[in-house]
Order: sequence, then C-alpha cells, then structure tokens
Amino acid sequence: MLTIWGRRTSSNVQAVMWCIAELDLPYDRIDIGHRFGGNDTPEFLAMNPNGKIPVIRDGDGPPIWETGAILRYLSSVYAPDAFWPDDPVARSQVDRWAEWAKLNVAVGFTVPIFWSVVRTPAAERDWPQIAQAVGRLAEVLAVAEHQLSEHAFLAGPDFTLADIQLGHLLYRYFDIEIERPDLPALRAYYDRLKERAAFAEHVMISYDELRA
Ligand SMILES: N[C@@H](CCC(=O)N[C@@H](CS)C(=O)NCC(=O)O)C(=O)O
Repeated sequence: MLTIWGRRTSSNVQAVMWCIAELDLPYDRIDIGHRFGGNDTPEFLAMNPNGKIPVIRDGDGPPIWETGAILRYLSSVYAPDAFWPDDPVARSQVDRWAEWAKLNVAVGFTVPIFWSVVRTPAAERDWPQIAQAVGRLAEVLAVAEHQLSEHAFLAGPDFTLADIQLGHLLYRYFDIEIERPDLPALRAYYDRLKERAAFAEHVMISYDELRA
C-alpha cells in the first residue's frame, strides 16, 4: 500500500495522485501542508528535510520526495512499458519531455503566474509583470503546441509520464484569469485529458482555498 503525505490542492500532490490513479494503485493519502500544517514537525522533517509535500512511502520502504523522483519510482515499479519504457533509449524520449515540462512549464507558470494571480491579493497584483511571465510561458508552450499538433500526447502516440508532468498544470493554466495565446493543439490535448477519470478526480480541484 502506498502512503502519500500532501494536501489535494498542491499541484505536485495532484501530479502524484493522478499518476497513482492512472496506474490503479491502492493508496492512503494524509492531508499535510498549507491550512493543514504538519510539514514542520520533527516526524515530517525526518522524512523530508525540506518540509515540502508530496512525500510517499511504498509499504515500509523509505520516504521518497521530489515529485519527479516519485513519478519515476512509481512508473518504474508499476507502469506498463508504454508509459515508462524499460529500454533506456525509449525511456529517454519520454523522460526528456517530462523533464522539459517540469523545468519550463511548471517553473514558468506556478510562481510567476499562478501565485502572482491567485495567491496575491487583488490590490497587489503586478499585471505588467504577470503579462511578461505569460508571454515567456507562451514561448515555451509553443514548443508543446508544435509537438501536440503532430502527436496525440506529449512524447508521441502513447500516454506517458511526460503527460503527467505537463498535463497536471493545465487545469489551472486554462482556468485562471489571464489572457492566453491561441494554442489550439494544446487546448485540444487539455480537452482530451479532461475526459480521463483520474485527471478529473485528482487535478480538476478547486483552488479557492489558496486564494489570497
Ligand atoms: N520540488 C518539489 C517542490 C515541492 C513543493 O514546493 N511543494 C509545495 C506544494 S506544491 C509545498 O510543500 N508547499 C508547502 C505547503 O503546502 O505547506 C517537488 O517537485 O516535489
């Protein structure tokens, strides 16, 4: 049995939970972080000295933290080959897109855009700076747009770990009050993700409680 420490409104927890649900794994999730607190206790810090969520344990195995490491662990142990290939060369073709999404889309969206809009009081929002961040992110998303205009999923024809790393950000990206560039292939991809039960359950979650 997997145990996950982390509140369901955390985008990183959402990525992990979406992956767990896609792989149909049994789990127990414990609410930790933000309004629940609990991530600064000695017990939690002994699991993750960064005091961050998500953390998982698989049975009585050691704690695993960092969302990318958790996703790769779960995929290596439990996923079918198409989702996370055994062959190192085939796997690199998925991993490069997963890493790309984490380093470019998550970093370019979460703090400079999502936090600046949702987690900042209306009177303090710096719209020119937000518009700049949206413009920078648009350049990154144009790369995904090109890829998704040729393939059903980010790394090619199959749903893979790379789709978790990109897709879990898209509910918030398409939902918040920003001007978005016209990216029809990305929008169609997001619409397809919304049809997945695991995505709807674990990613399409209200973020109202995070509002400043
Ligand atoms: N690099 C880490 C970042 C983890 C992180 O920043 N988690 C946030 C939630 S998304 C957190 O723990 N925030 C503190 C809180 O929720 O109290 C990862 O990818 O897992």
